[in-house]
Amino acid sequence: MDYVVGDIQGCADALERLLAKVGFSPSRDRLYVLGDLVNRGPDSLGVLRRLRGLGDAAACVLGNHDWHLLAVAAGVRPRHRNDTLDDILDAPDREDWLGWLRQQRMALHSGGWLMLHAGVVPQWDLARTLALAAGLERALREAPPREFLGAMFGNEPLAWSESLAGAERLRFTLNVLTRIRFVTPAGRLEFATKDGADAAPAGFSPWFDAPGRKTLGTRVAFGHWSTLGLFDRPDVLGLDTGCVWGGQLSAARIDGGRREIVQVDCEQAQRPGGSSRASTPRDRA
Ligand SMILES: [Mn+2]
Repeated sequence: MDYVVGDIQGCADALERLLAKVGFSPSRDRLYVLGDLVNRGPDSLGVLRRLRGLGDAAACVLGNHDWHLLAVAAGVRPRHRNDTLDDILDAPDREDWLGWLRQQRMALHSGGWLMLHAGVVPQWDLARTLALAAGLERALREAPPREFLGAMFGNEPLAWSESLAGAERLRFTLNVLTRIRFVTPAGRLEFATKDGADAAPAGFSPWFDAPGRKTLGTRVAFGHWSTLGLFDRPDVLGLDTGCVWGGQLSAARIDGGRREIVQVDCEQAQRPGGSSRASTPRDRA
């Protein structure tokens, strides 16, 4: 059985309960993870340990929080006061964990699904999306981390162009795959609005509703957009249901053309704009 799971964000206990709820078997099943494995939740290292322990039974794409961890570790981004990354950053074997993260993917295509953390611009078709993701994966594995990661943060360039090259092309790709919510038909990004789909600024639409979107023929599973909630439409499946904010951790069984949603409730580990709370997550399901 194949499952795809939304943003875990260090909620190792919720991940454990979700795997138990579906009776996950690494020898039989496969888990696709939509990024933001770490940060804001109580046990970032525990999530990495569990997912890595699944071996080939788990396939992960990276989200903005995972890239933030890599950038903080490389010394090119400051720690944020709400970060819960110290268990990884202070681990004696941290380079081993960071090395594993750098081997993960930016987009996956399996069983008729395109899986990524945030979304795509309308100009990219499936092949283009996978090729751009592969270029980013290669750079993350092979480029000197400090120089490469130092060049990957910032909102520019704001719009897609075929002529983008080098670091600008990689940075735009990273911003789309890990941060996009709203976009114009011309492929211009907007980073200020984090509310739900009806909050689109003038001239923008949610990326999945962008006119002329060339990935329309492929089902897309994504995370990142917790204010959207569970977004279950035939062509798109949004699975960030705000686990770390006291919502649910959500997964979908997607093998054999089926779609079955599975959720576990989560103890609130973060308040919007607040600091983390020391608590022991309990199963309220
Ligand atoms: Mn995210």
